[in-house]
Amino acid sequence: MVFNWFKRSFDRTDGRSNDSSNDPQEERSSDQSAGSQPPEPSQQSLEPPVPQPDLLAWAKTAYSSLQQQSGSPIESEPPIAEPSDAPSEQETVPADGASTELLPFWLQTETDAERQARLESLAAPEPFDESFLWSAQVLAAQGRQPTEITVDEIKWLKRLRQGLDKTRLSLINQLKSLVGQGPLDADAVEAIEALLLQADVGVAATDRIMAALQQKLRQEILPPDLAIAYLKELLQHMLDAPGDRLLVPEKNQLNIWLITGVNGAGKTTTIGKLAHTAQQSGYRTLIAAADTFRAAAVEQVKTWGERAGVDVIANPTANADPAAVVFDAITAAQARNTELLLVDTAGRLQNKKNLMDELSKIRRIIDKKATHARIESLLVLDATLGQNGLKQAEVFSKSAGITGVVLTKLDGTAKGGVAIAVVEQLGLPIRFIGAGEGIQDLRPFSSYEFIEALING
Ligand SMILES: Nc1nc2c(ncn2[C@@H]2O[C@H](COP(=O)(O)OP(=O)(O)O)[C@@H](O)[C@H]2O)c(=O)[nH]1
Ligand SMILES: [Mg+2]
Repeated sequence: MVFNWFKRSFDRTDGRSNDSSNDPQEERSSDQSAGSQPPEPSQQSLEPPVPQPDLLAWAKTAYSSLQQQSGSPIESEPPIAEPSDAPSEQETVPADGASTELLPFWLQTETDAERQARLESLAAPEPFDESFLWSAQVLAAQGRQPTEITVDEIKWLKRLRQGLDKTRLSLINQLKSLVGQGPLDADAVEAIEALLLQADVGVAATDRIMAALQQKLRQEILPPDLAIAYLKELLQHMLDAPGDRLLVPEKNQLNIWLITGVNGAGKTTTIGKLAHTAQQSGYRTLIAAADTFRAAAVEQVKTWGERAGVDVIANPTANADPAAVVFDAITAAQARNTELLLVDTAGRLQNKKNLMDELSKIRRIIDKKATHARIESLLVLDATLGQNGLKQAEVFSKSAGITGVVLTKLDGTAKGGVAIAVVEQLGLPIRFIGAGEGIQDLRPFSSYEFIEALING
């Protein structure tokens, strides 16, 4: 049995793996009158179902189980930056046989000493600290068994939480002092609004949150922790509004995911991570290098393909027609029974119109040539850009038939609230989040995990 990282559960072996009845998020999606109505507050819905002493026992069991596994530290890779320029020569790059040692010096971003230090730090055991306990709580609350979890799940949650540290600490400390004293007065309203705007939640979502919060606190006197629990529930509800079913490629058929977004948003890196996730989850996967605007971009995606163990279909001629690359890739995918074809695209051309025309052309080719494929068009957004990133994204979301968002760089200076702005302003579900430059630093989006990382304490 293969662990399907897209579903976050094991695939059944009969091939009908897209049965999502086991999805932990499935149940919540049934209540999907979505978004417009704020939820009723409930005391437990965002609290872990295990009482504290049990949580500690859970965490201890998980910790000793991880220590037993620790013989094989998790390998993570250095980032692959888009090189400044390089000729592109080959048509199809076979994934196997290639290694980073063979890379030209301009792709080797890490010295031997740096690599050694990094590997040593990876081999060190995770400390049993507050952040481990928090990760354990998040996993336990999702019904996971302590003996099943892996060190990379803990590392991932810790990284996500750490990325949102600044926002979380500022939000939680100030919120505690602002709510819990009955209805909000004008000063408190203004202060909470400011907090949300600083966290990149955006004006539209902030207005909606404030209206719901004020109404609730007028109706009921809630102590600070319950008022904050209500706010968390409200935010989670907003994040789930466009549909919180996980995006899982269907087995035994062609799925095509078109990856779009402005330059530098993290498209190529996301392709590498998705290819790795798909490979690990047992999908026959292929990449189309349809960002032909610069030869260096083709080289970069080829390197990611090598890392993930996934073949890359590219065109050797400079400035090749991206739609032709996609055509070739679909032909190859059909011949090989590929299940997931990931299409890298350019984020910048001579002008916006050219870019949109090119994306439309790629889309037409896909629709025409792969009539039975399941097609997703994912917009990659750099979370550190906040509202500016959203403005840039609006043009894509209008013209490229986008079906979902991948939010990247949540490990950096991102304030996190932008996730709520994305959903409110673009009306699109967040499908994956990236928090790091390594191949494993991507996960299907979970509104529960995200809100716990954003507001907790
Ligand atoms: N810290 C961090 N950096 C990222 C993440 N995703 C991408 N990057 C970096 O962002 C830069 C641009 O990424 P790239 O994939 O080339 O963007 P593209 O132009 O949209 O294809 C690279 O230096 C990546 O390593 C992330 O989740 N976290
Ligand atoms: Mg790129």
